[in-house]
Amino acid sequence: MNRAEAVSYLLRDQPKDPKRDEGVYFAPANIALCKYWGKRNSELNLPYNSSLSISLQQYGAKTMIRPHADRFNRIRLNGQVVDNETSFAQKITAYLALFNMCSVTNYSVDTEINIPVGAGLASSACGFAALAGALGRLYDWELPKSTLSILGRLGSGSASRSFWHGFVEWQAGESADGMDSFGIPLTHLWPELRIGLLIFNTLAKPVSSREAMALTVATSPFYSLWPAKQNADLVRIKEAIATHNFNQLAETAEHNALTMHALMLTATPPILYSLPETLQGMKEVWHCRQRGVPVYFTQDAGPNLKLLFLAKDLPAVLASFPSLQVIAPFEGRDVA
Ligand code: 2P0
Repeated sequence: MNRAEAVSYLLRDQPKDPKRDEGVYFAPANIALCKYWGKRNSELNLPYNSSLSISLQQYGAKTMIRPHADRFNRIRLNGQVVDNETSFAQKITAYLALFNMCSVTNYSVDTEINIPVGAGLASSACGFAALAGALGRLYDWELPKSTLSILGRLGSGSASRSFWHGFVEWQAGESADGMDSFGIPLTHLWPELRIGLLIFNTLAKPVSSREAMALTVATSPFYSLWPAKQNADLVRIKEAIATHNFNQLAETAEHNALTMHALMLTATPPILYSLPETLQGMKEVWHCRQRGVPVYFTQDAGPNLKLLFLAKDLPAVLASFPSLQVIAPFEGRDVA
């Protein structure tokens, strides 16, 4: 099954004509505590392993989509028209082409993303989730969120986790067509949890996650160790969430991220997303811990760090990281 066949199958009983003038959808960005790194099927973005994330509350993508009476799509990001030749526009155009069983041939897509794009801050996750959700609203599809999650995954793997707030597990699934590979929200709330964005660089990354994953799987002699490590970490993280054991959660998440980056360093050619500032930031986190402040980090496919800590430690964490952008992922929520 290819991506277009998967979309046709999922939309087989759904309206193919727009039911309103526009569709609007917001999807939060998400940060993986237990990472997705390696595809068993790169056409369908099917992972080898399940992963687990925390959504970033009000940070994410809001997309409005409308039929566009022209020969091309018109794509705007944060109010600016994006040249159709850019890889950003081409990815969106290729994704929209998967929906060619629908009556609209071209769209106007307006996306507002309030986190840096392409810098390892999960912009493609929330971007594709918002796009799939906005299409669903335009056509009035009556789809369970698990199906929307599959549609998002076909744009970008981590988008499967961006349809909910709070903790979300992306269950890897086993079937070849990926119909059992989608996000599932965890019901646990953890109001004291804080995420701090430590942003060093917002430039687009030199190597895409897709390329980096493929290179790691194909060339790192240590990749074979990853699935067992990942499965064990997932169990520890879920247990930590269920029991509100912060140190277990954050220690496991930090080690999971460091292992993922260690695998990348052992690829040929090596992949290094960190900058000198990233390493300085890691050392500062470790110094904080030596001084008794329970703060940990995670790092994605970019140089920026995301700190994990509890609300009670905010003053101590800010003293070491004054520029930190702090997110309370559960603020104002009683359900995910
Ligand atoms: C994650 N990352 O679990 C991992 C950790 C980055 C590091 O998923 O090729 O944009 O579109 O499926 O989802 C980023 O990769 O990759 C990612 P594709 P995606 O969040």
